[in-house]
Amino acid sequence: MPSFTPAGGVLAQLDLLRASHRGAVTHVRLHRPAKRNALSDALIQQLHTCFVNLPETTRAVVLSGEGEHFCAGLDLSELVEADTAAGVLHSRMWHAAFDAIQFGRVPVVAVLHGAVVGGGLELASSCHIRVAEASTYFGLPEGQRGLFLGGGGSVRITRLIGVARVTDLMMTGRVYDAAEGLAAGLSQYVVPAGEGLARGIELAERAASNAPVSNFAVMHALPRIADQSMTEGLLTESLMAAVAEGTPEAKQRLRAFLDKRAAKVGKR
Ligand code: 1HE
Repeated sequence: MPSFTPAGGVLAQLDLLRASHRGAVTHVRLHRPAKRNALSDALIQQLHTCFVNLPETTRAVVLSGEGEHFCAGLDLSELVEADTAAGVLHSRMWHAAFDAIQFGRVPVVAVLHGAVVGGGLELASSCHIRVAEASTYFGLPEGQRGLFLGGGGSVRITRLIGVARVTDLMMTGRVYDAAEGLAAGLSQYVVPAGEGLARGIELAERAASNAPVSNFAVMHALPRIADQSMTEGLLTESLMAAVAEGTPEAKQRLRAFLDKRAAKVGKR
């Protein structure tokens, strides 16, 4: 299997991330293991820069963390002196970065292990698919730290697992293990230790092989439709369906199936 090649250009300048490519898949790693990949302002800004500067050849991303943990959340050492106005701007900076992930150009698969806590879970929830290794645990220690969600988690995590579960995690300090996270809906896959990356890359390659307009519809239309009333949602769906069906790529893919040149649906 060919190996990943280190990224060049803007991505190579980002010292808190490690980016590499293989074919259509770009692998981005949080590279701050000594601090458990805690999200400093610089790391948030580098994530933003990375996701708005993905090379045109990238059709899917795998995001993982170096060291023993995916991510320990907000870098608590940077928040000590913050005032109220700065707090709003700080949160908005996170929103901009995580929006660039969720509403970017390509699907993002998060590969999780160890701690996925606080802002680390907010980051994971801005990705499109989550693969959790068996060592993964999920928590929202904001309650214990005197904080609140600020990286979009009150919107994104509640959409994944509901207000009641987020309330429980935040109020009681409850921690979900990998199996509980899967059952709650925080991840879509649980795999044995050390197998997350291979699974994440496989899933990213599958997503990368879709027509870009279909991935666009899933990434950009689906969550908006979920936010709309039924009447508006059904109309948005019809418009998006018509856009997708009208593309030359859809016509080619339908023709390939009818000519028996395309894969049938089957369990993989
Ligand atoms: C950190 C952070 C951090 C580790 N900010 N420095 N997040 C939290 O409340 C989680 C806080 N962290 C932990 O509970 C633990 O560090 C872990 C369970 C994640 C990992 O434990 P462990 O034993 O592997 O590592 P450690 O010895 O605790 O940490 C290693 C170093 O990383 C140590 O620094 P050192 O200089 O003493 O070596 C830690 O201080 C440092 N470190 N986590 C800063 N989070 C937009 S709002 C979002 C709000 C939140 O995210 S609140 C939740 C914050």
